[in-house]
Amino acid sequence: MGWSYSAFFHHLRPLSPTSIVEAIAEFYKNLSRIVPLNWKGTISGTVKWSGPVPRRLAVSINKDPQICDPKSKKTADLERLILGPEGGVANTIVYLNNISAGKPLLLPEQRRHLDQKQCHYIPHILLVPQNAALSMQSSDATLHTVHMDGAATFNLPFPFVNRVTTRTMSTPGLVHLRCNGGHVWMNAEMMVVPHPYYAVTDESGRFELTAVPPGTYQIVAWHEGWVLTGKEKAYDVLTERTVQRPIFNEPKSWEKPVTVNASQPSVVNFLISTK
Ligand SMILES: [Cu+2]
Repeated sequence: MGWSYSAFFHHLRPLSPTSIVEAIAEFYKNLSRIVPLNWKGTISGTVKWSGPVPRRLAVSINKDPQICDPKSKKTADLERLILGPEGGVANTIVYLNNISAGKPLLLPEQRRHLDQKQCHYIPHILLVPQNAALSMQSSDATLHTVHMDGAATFNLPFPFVNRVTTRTMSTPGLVHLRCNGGHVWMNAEMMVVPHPYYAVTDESGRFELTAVPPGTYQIVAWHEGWVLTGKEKAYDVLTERTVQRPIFNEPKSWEKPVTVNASQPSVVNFLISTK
């Protein structure tokens, strides 16, 4: 069922005889909005980088090298800005800003399953429907502790390999994930979203939004901060020592209008840079 049902039933609450008639009229008026019709509207495009390419951020792997650094690279990439060969920007969240009806709130499963593997979060960008569960596990035989803050606050230790922990994400918004097990380079960002018109760009910067009802919308490209702005003190729950964890600049977003109709797909390309 469509996710505007609750908005519709809200209209039904005052039940005087005239309002029943009005509610029935309203029902038929809204029928096209609340029944998940086979909407043909799609928006696709790319997010590409322009200008000088910033240096990739890395920090030295100073804990559990046998697990966190099996290839002896000595440093861990912080994965805050990932550019493909043709300047495509991966890990950008592209979404519609002002949409109030449409398909059911379903999104690809893989972005609500977090693995902690060789002391990295996989995937780096999580996208979870509001009131859906995030499932988390660790593939590493060391103690990771997922520390979340933002629209959700949890502190979840993972002392056992492959044991799944789930938490329901009830509030839409951004959640930062960091490891309180002393692996200061581990970082991921999660967006908890109230509607289904969100996508994450792939390695070539591509995205696609499908089954969009006809209309004009604001489309937004959102990217986490990729500049190191300092360090913060964090606690290593295992060694009980204070460690220094990198902090980043604020996320940035870019916005454009887009018109969607059923007869032809809409294309939106973003060119982003340090601004
Ligand atoms: Cu960890």
